[in-house]
Amino acid sequence: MLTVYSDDHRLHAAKQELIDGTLKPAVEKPERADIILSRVRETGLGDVRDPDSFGLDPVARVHEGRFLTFLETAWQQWLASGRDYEALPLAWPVRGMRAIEPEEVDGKLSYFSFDAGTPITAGTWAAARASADVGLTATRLVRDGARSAFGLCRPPGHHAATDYYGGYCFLNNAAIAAQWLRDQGAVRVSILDIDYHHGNGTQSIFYSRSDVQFVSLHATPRQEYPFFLGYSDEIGQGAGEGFNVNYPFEWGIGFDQWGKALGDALNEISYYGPEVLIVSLGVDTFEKDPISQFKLKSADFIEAGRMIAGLNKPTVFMMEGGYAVEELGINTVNVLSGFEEGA
Ligand code: Q9C
Ligand code: ZN
Repeated sequence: MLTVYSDDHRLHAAKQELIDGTLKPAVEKPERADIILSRVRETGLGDVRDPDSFGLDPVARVHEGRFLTFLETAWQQWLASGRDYEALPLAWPVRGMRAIEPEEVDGKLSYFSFDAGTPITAGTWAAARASADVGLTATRLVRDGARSAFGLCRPPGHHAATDYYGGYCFLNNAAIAAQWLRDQGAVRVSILDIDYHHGNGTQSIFYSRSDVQFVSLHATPRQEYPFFLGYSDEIGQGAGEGFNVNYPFEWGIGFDQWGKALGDALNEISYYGPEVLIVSLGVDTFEKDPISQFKLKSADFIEAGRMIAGLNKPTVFMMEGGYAVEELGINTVNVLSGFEEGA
């Protein structure tokens, strides 16, 4: 399996993030991609190549123009307003308030985000664009006939929606790739999201559509971030009804329950019959993940990969979360090599 990787992920390196009510060293950091890449090389998974540039057109098919303009200019505006440290929002338009885009950068940061845990830095926009190109390049390899490919995306994407960022995500790499496949003529695309957190951005982007199926296993929003989406009664709406499938789980589950749900999820995808499968690959379901509460073991990720291969679909893996840096390379590549064994 080829891996697509860009060094430009390094341009997004927040010193701190707001977590547990305090500023702490960022868990979503460049070392994450470094350790995955070295494990890819060490295991001989396959060659590593640079992404091609797809420009902004495929990105603009998913995200709103004013959101992209904001992301592109946010750091400049933040600097111009007298700050030289990382930018975070502070207030949101909740129930009964007016969702009107403010003029000042602090207001815009809030307007275009949904949490205060996702810093914007000088290089965030460049890194996010490179990450989308990584995903698109991996997707094109599969469109052109590869059985599978791995987009080592960083920053991740699945929490970002058409017009807001959050959850360490700015551009929704998986959604951009799915839309690109549709624009290239694929009739049906499935996105299987196995990150610990619900892929609220991806769900909301395709919620009213039948041409991209979204299937997600995640911690229940009753207990876990992103808190306000990911319940099992979210089945899609209008033309999209029946094409959104959520498997929320309580804190503490292990592979027994998770693997069973993965089997179910794969049956749903098989029944849908996509031409291509995109896997939003987060390994923050790992027992030692510092911000998560599932109990998957390193060996379980091999089995997950085998099971996904059993679907027998052209498959693009795109990196999402996973923060136990020491084991992150092992767990991620376990899914990929499990897939190769099962394919
Ligand atoms: N107490 C991804 O995995 N905050 N994003 C968590 C934990 C945000 C995770 C707080 C977690 C975002 C791509
Ligand atoms: Zn996650």
